[in-house]
Amino acid sequence: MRTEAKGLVAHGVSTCHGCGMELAVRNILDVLGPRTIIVIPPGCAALFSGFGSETALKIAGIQGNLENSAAIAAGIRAGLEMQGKDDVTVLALAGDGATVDIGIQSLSGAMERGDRILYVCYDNEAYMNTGIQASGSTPMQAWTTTTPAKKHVYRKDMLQIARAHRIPYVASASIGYIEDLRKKIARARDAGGPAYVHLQTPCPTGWGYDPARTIEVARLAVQTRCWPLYEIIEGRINITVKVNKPRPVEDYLVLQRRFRGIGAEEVERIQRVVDEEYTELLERVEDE
Ligand SMILES: Cc1ncc(C[n+]2csc(CCOP(=O)(O)OP(=O)(O)O)c2C)c(N)n1
Ligand code: SF4
Ligand SMILES: [Mg+2]
Repeated sequence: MRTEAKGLVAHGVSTCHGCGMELAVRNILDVLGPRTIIVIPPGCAALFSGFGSETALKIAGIQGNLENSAAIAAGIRAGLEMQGKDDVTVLALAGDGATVDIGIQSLSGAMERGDRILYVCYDNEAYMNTGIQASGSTPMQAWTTTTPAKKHVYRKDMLQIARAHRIPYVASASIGYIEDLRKKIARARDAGGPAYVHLQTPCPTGWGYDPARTIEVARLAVQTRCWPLYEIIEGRINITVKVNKPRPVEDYLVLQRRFRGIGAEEVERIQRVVDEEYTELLERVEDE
């Protein structure tokens, strides 16, 4: 029997079982509602744009290129302004490769110009759709097909890059904390200028864990402080999920095949980096 899906996303999207990104898209569109135009570049989220004449989305949208999601969104906003329509949200929904590497130039331009777009980077921490290649957001010590001996450099801190543009709203988010995510999407929509949300969406296929454990993995990323949840409103940082008693990073790493085989020294190094980054975050909050 065919049933009509509730909300703005149809049934039957061909993402993998347990895909964190799918849960994210359903929630983001549920918050934003039908007066939304979506821009999706190539990547796993393009499974929502659809194939040929079919789409899984019940809103207007366009699939662009990997490098220009923010530029397309900015152009749509300019067109809406010319028509005097200010009740439409323009959402760019792009992966980490499309954001922190290939699309960073057009995103930076839109943030500099102050274009009123909501840009969500769903971060599954690699170029998943083309076969798990490392991106600038792949964490240290993770296996990917282009880092078969693990990644040995720092990931880019995209939140700080966005913050440096002095846009009205920047936030990290996680599908393990849906209410927190939904509030941030609403605030980002209403920010009155460029808003950037960097959302971790665990990927069972690329990370190598049981698809039933997606939420657990997402929550562990936060509870180990590997993925701190905060927002930056007009330059001021607010930690939205405080983790006073963090779990050791090993609890998060051990669930994922991409970290298999790393030794005690590497785990210690990851712990040290996570501790340093969290201390820096707290210092920035105190400095304000
Ligand atoms: C300029 C350019 N380089 C490479 C590709 C091929 N390509 C299509 S999707 C994709 C992966 C994108 O990765 P990401 O943005 O992280 O999204 P994910 O697949 O992980 O959802 C790549 C490399 C492309 N379309 N354009
Ligand atoms: S590869 Fe990962 S991000 Fe892509 S659809 Fe599958 S689970 Fe989702
Ligand atoms: Mg990706």
